[in-house]
Amino acid sequence: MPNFEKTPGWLDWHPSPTKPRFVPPKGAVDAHCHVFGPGDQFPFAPERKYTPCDASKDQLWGLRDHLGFSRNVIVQATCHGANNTALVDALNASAGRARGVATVKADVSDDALQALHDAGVRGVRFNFVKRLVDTPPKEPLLKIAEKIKKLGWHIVIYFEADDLAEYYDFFTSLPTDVVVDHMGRPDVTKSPAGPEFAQFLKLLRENENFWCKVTCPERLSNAGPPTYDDFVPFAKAVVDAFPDRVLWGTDWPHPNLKTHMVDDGHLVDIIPRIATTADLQQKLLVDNPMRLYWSN
Ligand code: 0GY
Repeated sequence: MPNFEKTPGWLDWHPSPTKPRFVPPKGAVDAHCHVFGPGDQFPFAPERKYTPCDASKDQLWGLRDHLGFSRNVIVQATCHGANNTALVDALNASAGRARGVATVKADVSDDALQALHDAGVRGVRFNFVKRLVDTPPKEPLLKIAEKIKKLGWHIVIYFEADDLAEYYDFFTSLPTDVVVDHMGRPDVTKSPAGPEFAQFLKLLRENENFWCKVTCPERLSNAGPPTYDDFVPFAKAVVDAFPDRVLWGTDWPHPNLKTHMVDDGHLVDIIPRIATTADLQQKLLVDNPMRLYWSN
């Protein structure tokens, strides 16, 4: 029997986030969030590096409504490995208001991919964060990329800033749209105009198939809540430069937070400092995610 005891130090998601003052545009999409279990119904993967608290689809819908959003993109988290049943269950229950990003293995069949597509999956996630997964070999990932390309899906990549140089050529060889989680996790104690973030901006500038999630202040910021001031200039720089290729999400239920649990209302309230006009907010929260997730 797997052990479902939560990893020590792991904080549960915020039970009563504030109601944000910022009202998202009609049809807004939370384009990065997860469901965890419930573990007794959807067991966590044996190879997982952490065991989360439960975070169910109904709890996610509750947060969506509370924050004033209309839709979710649910991203398969590493604690569920390549078993997408909790994700598919949530998508099937969403009445078309959720799409998904799955994790699959290289030997996945076309039928299995089609079934995921029918449930609402539109992408796969390749994770390179060493504390979350064993480093994946590239060959199987390229096989997956070729298979999912046929369905018009994209690839979501998650990596640490220090690893970008190593993976740059691999990432830019991927044959689909590519969405980068959490701006490639910049060190926000440095300048957004400095040489480290310049390499990430170059990736977006020179590769028009690359998109970016301006997410995760709670993981990146040293300034911290409620305003996450050191995170904001990085996200704003990306939105200003690439307004048609950015996405926003809560990252609920915020896996692996150990110092503070974020209040999701605070996250929504920094959106107008990241996307500073109604036009930019419409693109970030509605037009871009609808194009990527609801157009096929
Ligand atoms: C995130 C971030 C994290 C975890 C995962 O799949 C995951 O387990 O993505 C993290 O610990 O940084 O985007 O949810």
